[in-house]
Amino acid sequence: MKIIGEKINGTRKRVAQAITERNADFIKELAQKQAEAGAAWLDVNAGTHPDREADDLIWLVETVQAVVDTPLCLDSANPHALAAAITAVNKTPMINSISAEPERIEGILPLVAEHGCQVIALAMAAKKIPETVEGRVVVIEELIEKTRSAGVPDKNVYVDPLAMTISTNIQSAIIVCDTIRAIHEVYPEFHFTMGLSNISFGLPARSYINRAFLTLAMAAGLDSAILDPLDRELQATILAAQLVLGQDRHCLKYTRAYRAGVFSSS
Ligand code: THG
Repeated sequence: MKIIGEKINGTRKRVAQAITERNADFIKELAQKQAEAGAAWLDVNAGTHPDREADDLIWLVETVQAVVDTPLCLDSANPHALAAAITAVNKTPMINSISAEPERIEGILPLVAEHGCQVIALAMAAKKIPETVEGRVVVIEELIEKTRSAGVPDKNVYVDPLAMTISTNIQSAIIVCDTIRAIHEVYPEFHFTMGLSNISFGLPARSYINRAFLTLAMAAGLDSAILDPLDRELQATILAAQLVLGQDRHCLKYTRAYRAGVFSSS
């Protein structure tokens, strides 16, 4: 299970403020802490100012790279901002994301293929997310056809079935898990990821929902997620879920984490 650290996101108030003020120390600390906590990638999202997004994203990339060498996950729907940020990275980044809109496919996929990036493919077309598993599978298959014809290897594609809040659709988590299973069965080389915390939006005591959902999604085949790596309870859940799913040979990761004190506060 690979973690994409979520904390450097301009839709968070304090991050937005740090970006506006060019407060590099605040961003550097978020980068260092997430890297130390074992994030495989750091998501960087400059927020939603179309006029400044490219500049802000480049500043974030440079600021993060000044302190860590963890690869980045460039998070933007804007092909121009992504194209600009790709020129600033030291390591091949993950691109977050494409969806089945022509401007995102045409603007972003050639960059992904040219630079050998990993790419997140959202189960979304024409800004709509299909309600049913069948609908999401159709969109994902359409995207798979595009990534393949652009020459992106299957193993570089991370399918995001899109976790929507359970508070407006009680089937939301089941739809995600069933979509993962359906794609995984037919396309075994593809990876999966998602923004974990969306699932519990609008509900109280969100961390329990997030943890239960993460476990079920991992059982369905989820092998990466965008989440808060500083959340120790969530880290413990991942370790325990990997263990019971038979993904932790000789129980090494679990026992090592125990000795390192990961479970000590619980
Ligand atoms: N799929 C893909 N990319 C995504 C999402 C997705 N990128 C954005 C988002 N969804 C995932 N990233 C975040 C980042 C921050 C939060 C949620 C999702 C967040 N933070 C809270 C806050 O800022 O208050 C709480 C956590 C905290 O305090 O750190 O809610 O679905 N492909």
